[in-house]
Amino acid sequence: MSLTNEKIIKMYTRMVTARLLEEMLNEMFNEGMLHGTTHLGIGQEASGVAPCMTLMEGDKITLTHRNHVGCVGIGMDVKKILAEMFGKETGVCGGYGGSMHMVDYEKGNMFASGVVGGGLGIAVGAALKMKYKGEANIVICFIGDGATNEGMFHEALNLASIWKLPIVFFVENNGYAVSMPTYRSMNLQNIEKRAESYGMRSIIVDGNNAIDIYNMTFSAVQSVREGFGPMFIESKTYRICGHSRSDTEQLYRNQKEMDYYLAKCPIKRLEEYMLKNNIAKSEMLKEINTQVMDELKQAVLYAQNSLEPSLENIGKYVYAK
Ligand SMILES: Cc1ncc(C[n+]2csc(CCOP(=O)(O)OP(=O)(O)O)c2C)c(N)n1
Ligand SMILES: [Mg+2]
Repeated sequence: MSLTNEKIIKMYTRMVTARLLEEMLNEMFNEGMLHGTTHLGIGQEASGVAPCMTLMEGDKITLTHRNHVGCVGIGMDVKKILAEMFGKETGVCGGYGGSMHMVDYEKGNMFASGVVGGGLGIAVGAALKMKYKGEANIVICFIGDGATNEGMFHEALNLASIWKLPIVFFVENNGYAVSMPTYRSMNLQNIEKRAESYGMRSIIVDGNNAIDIYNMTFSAVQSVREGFGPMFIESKTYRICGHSRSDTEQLYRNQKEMDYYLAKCPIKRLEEYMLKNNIAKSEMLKEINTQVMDELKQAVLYAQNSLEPSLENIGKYVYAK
């Protein structure tokens, strides 16, 4: 489906939801209301949301440790996301998964994990099943730049390519793997080159431009769905926050670099596009922001008022039924 105004507004709403949700999470960690660690995708909202908007019923995604934006992008309920963050039984994984393991099969999000590159084999397996059963669906496998240095990445791309599987590998190249800049971990200007060596079609997209990402991913998804084999998308973006809770001071990068990317904020850029093309007026954008904030505040209350998982169920998810 082409990018209608209605869809652009929906995409914008989800991007704002992801941003406000994560800013709220950050504050709640700072205030000691949430514990453990988390990986925020602030600055990556276009890369995380726009590809999900191209999908249809039955399509699947796999996510990473930095998954909140994708969860919102695929339409997961923020109440259940927040309850999961609080470790409550109403959470999307019953409170057992937490920040790095948000999955929701009903919405099509079949995997998220702290194991870097862990989704690659699972995504290829899901795509193989779709092809084997003659289904019309496809998988988008989200990974980071760092995951493309994992052995599994190469096995996954090779199998997907020789079997012509219905899968899009969507690399969110945010310039770093923890504190390691991408240019120091691989002798390549563009990660996209790696797809070429497996005979896979690939494209590069401005990862902070939601409209471009939607249009280019939509075409890729379409051709993959039609049976032309997998595609690889390198989305060049940037994470504004630290890698996790352990590097908030960010000693490995300078303010000049951060300012450059802050000026390329994907949400601001989409707002400018919507205003310029008469898709929305500024009052409407303000209204969306207010509504999202209200919804998030309700979701926090819901999470806080939910029960902890019961002790009797402690072994419930250890073994598959
Ligand atoms: C298999 C494995 N190796 C190493 C780690 C430690 N680790 C956690 S996140 C991360 C960096 C991942 O970078 P990237 O794939 O670019 O994703 P980003 O954090 O930038 O979103 C590393 C090395 C891990 N969790 N799993
Ligand atoms: Mg990275």
